[in-house]
Amino acid sequence: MALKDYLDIHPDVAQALAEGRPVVALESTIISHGLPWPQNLEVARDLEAVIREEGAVPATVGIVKGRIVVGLSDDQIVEFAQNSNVVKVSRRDLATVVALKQDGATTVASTMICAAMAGIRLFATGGIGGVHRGAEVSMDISADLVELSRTQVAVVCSGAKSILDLPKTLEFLETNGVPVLGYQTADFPAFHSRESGLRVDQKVDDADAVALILKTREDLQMGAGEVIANPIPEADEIAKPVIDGWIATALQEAEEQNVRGKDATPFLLSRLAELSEGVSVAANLALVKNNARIAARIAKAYCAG
Ligand code: PSU
Ligand code: MN
Repeated sequence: MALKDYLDIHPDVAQALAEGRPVVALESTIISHGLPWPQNLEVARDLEAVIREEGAVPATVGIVKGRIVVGLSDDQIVEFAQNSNVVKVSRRDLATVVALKQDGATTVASTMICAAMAGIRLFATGGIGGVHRGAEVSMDISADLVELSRTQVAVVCSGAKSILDLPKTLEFLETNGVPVLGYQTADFPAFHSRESGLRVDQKVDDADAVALILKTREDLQMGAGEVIANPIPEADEIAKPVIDGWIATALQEAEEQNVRGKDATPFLLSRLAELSEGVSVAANLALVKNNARIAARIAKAYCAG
């Protein structure tokens, strides 16, 4: 079968792509494994609304009974939000889940793959996976980072959560040729906080500048993705000592309970939500919406350029 035979692109998304109009991809693991019910459904819907408000078309990606769906329907989004048993699908799982006609929630890595298949250049999410703390022993490095080095999709995010080793995450991206562009910031954002104390490769001032860099990377056949790091809005930031306390507890519990592999990130995220009594979730909602807005603006500038 040809690649297109595996893909179900929503008619609105297909039409926008055919007409050269802006489209922004969204992931489904954030819905099924990244946020608790019912905030996950609220976020999934809000993200689509924000993207539409900015004049772009949203395309939430997921695997439904083995079909790669680019642009889930609202009913399908509700399914992903309610069913936390859906398989978390990264690159290594994608073909297996498709072949066995299963349902799957796509991570940053697999959403990038599906977006590229459909011809979508921009993708918005909360935080990317990264190099885990203690990776020098566990070797736990998210497939998201490897995907960024091989698939040409720009990911607008608020950096990565400090459950991860942020200096090592940036080193990995540098080694693998993935630019980290700070959207109106010179400091790499640490998800809940605007700053990590680490520098991005380049501060960019507006959507036009990002779009120009994306086009130039295509012309120069760089063949990789980009991280567009957009800090959480000031009003929604969580003070660093506060979030660091919850993170330390969550990490210690993961260690004690020997949580490994693909379960590590969902475990840490859900413990963080519980320990903070929803404070981390509220910050997450604010930053991801802001990322959707900026991604839509970049997509518009990209299509106009
Ligand atoms: N970080 C977050 N929220 C998330 C994720 C990461 O702040 O929802 C999800 C994304 O789908 C990301 C995945 O691609 O976790 C990374 O998982 P892993 O570390 O197993 O690669
Ligand atoms: Mn991992």
